Amino acid sequence: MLLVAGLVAAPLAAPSAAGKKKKKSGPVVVGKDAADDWGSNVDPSIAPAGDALGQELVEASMGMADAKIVNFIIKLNSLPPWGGIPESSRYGWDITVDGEAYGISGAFTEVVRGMCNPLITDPACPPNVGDPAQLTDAPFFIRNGACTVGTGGPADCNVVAIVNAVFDPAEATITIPVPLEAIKAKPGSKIAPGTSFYGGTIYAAPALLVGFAVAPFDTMLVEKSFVLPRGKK
Ligand SMILES: [Ca+2]
Ligand SMILES: [Ca+2]
Repeated sequence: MLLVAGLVAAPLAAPSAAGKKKKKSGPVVVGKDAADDWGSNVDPSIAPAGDALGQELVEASMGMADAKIVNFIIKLNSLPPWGGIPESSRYGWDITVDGEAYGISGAFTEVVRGMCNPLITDPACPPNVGDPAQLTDAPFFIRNGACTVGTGGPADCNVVAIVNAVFDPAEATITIPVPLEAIKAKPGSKIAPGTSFYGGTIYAAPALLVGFAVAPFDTMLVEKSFVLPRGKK
C-alpha cells in the first residue's frame, strides 16, 4: 500500500514544480506587425527596401533584464549584417508609465542628434546629452515631458536618460535596456503603449527624415501593457 501511495504522489508533485518554472519566463510579446508593410504609407511596392534598412517592424516584446532594468525589444524582419547603418534609421517607442508619458527613441548611431537640437536637448542648446562616445554606440534617448504626442511645445521635453541598446543581426532584434529609475517605475507599475507622432506605438523611419510624414516608414501598434513583476528581486 505504501508503495502505491508513493507512485500516486509523484505525478501530482511534478506539475506544480513545472508551474513554478513557467513563471520565470522571458520577454512577453506585446505587439505584432506585418512583415511586408514598410513604406506602405507612401507606396506599397517599395516594402523590400525596408528589410535592407532594418526598418521592417514585425514584433515587440518586453521583459525584465534584472530587478532594475526593463528591456524593450523591437524585432525587425531583418537587420544589416553588422547591425545597422550609421545615422540612417531611427526607432521610437512611446509609452506611459502609470499614466506618465515617456518617449524612447534612438538608432545605431546618433552623432547628428548629439548636436544642438532643441527638440531633444535639455534644457536648450548647447546640448547636454551626455558622453559623445555614447552616441556612436546604439544610443537611445528616454524623454519625458512635452516631446510626446498631445502635449505642449518642445520646451519641456526632457532627456531623462541615454542608454545603449544592443543590435543583434542574427536575431534581427534591438534590445533597449531602460532603468526603472529613469521612468520612475517600480514593481507593480504599468507600462502602457503610448502614441508616436507617426501613429502606432513604435516606429522605424529614416533618421534624417524624422518629422516628415511623406517619408516611407513603418509603425507598429502595441496593444498590451506590461506590468512590472512584484515579488523578490
Ligand atoms: Ca512591418
Ligand atoms: Ca506596420
